[in-house]
Amino acid sequence: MESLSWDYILKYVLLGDSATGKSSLLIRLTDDRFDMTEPTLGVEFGSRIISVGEEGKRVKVQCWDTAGTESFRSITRSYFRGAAGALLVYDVTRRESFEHVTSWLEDLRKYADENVSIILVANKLDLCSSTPETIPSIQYGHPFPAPETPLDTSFSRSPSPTPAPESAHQANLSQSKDYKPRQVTQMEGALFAKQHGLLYVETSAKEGWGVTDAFEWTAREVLDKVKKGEMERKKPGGVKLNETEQSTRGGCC
Ligand SMILES: Nc1nc2c(ncn2[C@@H]2O[C@H](COP(=O)(O)OP(=O)(O)OP(=O)(O)O)[C@@H](O)[C@H]2O)c(=O)[nH]1
Ligand SMILES: [Mg+2]
Repeated sequence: MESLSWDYILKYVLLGDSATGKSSLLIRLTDDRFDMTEPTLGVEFGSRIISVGEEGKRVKVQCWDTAGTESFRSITRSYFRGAAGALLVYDVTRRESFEHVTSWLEDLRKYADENVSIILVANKLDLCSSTPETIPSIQYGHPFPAPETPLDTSFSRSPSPTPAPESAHQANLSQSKDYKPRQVTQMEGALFAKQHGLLYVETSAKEGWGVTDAFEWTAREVLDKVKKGEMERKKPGGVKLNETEQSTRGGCC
């Protein structure tokens, strides 16, 4: 059973168009399963302790999973405030959801704290790719190749995306009834992220690819900012440091 001790509590928000997989990503993180989901009404909550960085800091991520439906937008915006991390999710097989990322980002910049760490999450990779092996070089702190640099999958990776389980899943993906063509390339996603100062990750909530990475890389960036003094200890409310060496409290929630 997971120990209840933590070094930091970070508040996260998940945002993006409806049906991009936000709730599925959160369920994969908290329960490690993929299940039927209903559209979120307003917001849902989930939390888990993850180990972050080489020091293995124990970070409790407390996630507010917001509804992508337009009618909830004014409610969901109110959850952006005080978030230390944000997962901005789109569906790689639905271009429209990528085109709306700009508007979600504007909301985030407007309503969240200025030093919120944001990761752009390209989800549903399993629908168009057999493995996450084609993820480009993603180096923490230098996540993307320069715009003029062609993608080179032999680049070093640090941290590595969660390896795909070797399975028959993709052998005949293109023949499968589930197959959908990819509508947003890796380069487009990665470049958008680079241009806007976001981290970038490709995920499949269904297969579990990259999901923990998305939360962990964001937490790493937040902790780096804390280390550099860019965030006060308890401000914004989205970062809480455990004052004792080994707390056995779960803190709040
Ligand atoms: N194949 C595949 N399907 C996914 C994945 N993630 C989510 N889905 C499916 O996409 C649909 C929408 O997923 P949700 O997690 O409910 O999407 P959401 O972004 O939370 O949607 P709202 O709550 O309406 O904003 C569901 O049918 C999921 O099963 C994925 O990685 N791969
Ligand atoms: Mg949802």
